[in-house]
Amino acid sequence: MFNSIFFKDLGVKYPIIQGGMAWVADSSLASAVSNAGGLGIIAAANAPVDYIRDEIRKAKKLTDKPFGVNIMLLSENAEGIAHLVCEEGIKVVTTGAGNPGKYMDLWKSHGIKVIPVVASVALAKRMERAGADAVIAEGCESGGHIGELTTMALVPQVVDGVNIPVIAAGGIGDGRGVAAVFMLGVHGVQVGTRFLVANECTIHENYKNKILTAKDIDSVVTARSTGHPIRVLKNRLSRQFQKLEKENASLAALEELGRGCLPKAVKEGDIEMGSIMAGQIAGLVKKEQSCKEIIEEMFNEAKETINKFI
Ligand code: TUI
Repeated sequence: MFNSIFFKDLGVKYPIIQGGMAWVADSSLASAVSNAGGLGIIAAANAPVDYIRDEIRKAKKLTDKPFGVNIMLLSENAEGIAHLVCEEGIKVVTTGAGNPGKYMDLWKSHGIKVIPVVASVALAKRMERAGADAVIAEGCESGGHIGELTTMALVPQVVDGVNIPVIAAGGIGDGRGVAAVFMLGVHGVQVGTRFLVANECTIHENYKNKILTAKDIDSVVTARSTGHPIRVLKNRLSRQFQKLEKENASLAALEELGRGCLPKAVKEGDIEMGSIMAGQIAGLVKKEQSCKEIIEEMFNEAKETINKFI
């Protein structure tokens, strides 16, 4: 039922990409997703080039399946990572938080499939013209840095706006979500939040527990005033951030409060003063499973959901 030529050509069994979650998506998670038949992604985020080279080499030892690298374009190391993926023979690059246009020719000349994350039809069209192989249309239900539109509104408009495959992201946490976005015309899904609690995800158990106990209304968007809105689970940090924003605090003060907060949550398990990036679908995520169980359960459930109507 979910046979996408795009994913088949990549050598990927299930049309699912694991989100390039900053500080989370390491060689352990990426290789587990790829071994389970999805497309695992190592997130470069703000990490140094040497660190990501090591992660890529670790992943190559852990899987013989294809995996990709996500390049966060706001990072000062983005340029270095853009060249690293060419040197390491990476087959797929996803990008986030910006326009990767200036790297497109470089990546294409190395045979890399480029899948930018977009939050608008305009950027999707620009990416298609620049040679992107597909786009990930990411709605604001997602965790982390987000755009303005919801998945339900963004995805069909991007599908209508481009002639390359579209992959949906944002708010997809189970097979019903997968089935729903296939009805909107996509070739695949990108999933982040559900993989946060995968057995192979190496984040601190306090972070996992925060996801497992989250309710539907537990996320909030902070940092809108900085131009880079971020969806996180509510905690003392998010409340302090909102208070500063209400008081029209300076960008410097907001950056100071936010500095180092993601590793504080991911690595140290500080769930009060750490940044717990997660999507609105966290309330649906109730159990820890292996990546294989997550992927197989999602696609079996998606098939059953669709079969109910035909
Ligand atoms: O990139 C993400 N999610 C992220 S990145 C991240 S790390 C970070 N840290 C501090 C500040 C900002 C990020 C945490 N989560 N998702 C992909 C995504 N890209 N969502 C939205 C966009 C996006 C938004 C605007 C892409 C392009 C864009 O405009 C580019 C342009 O030039 O029009």
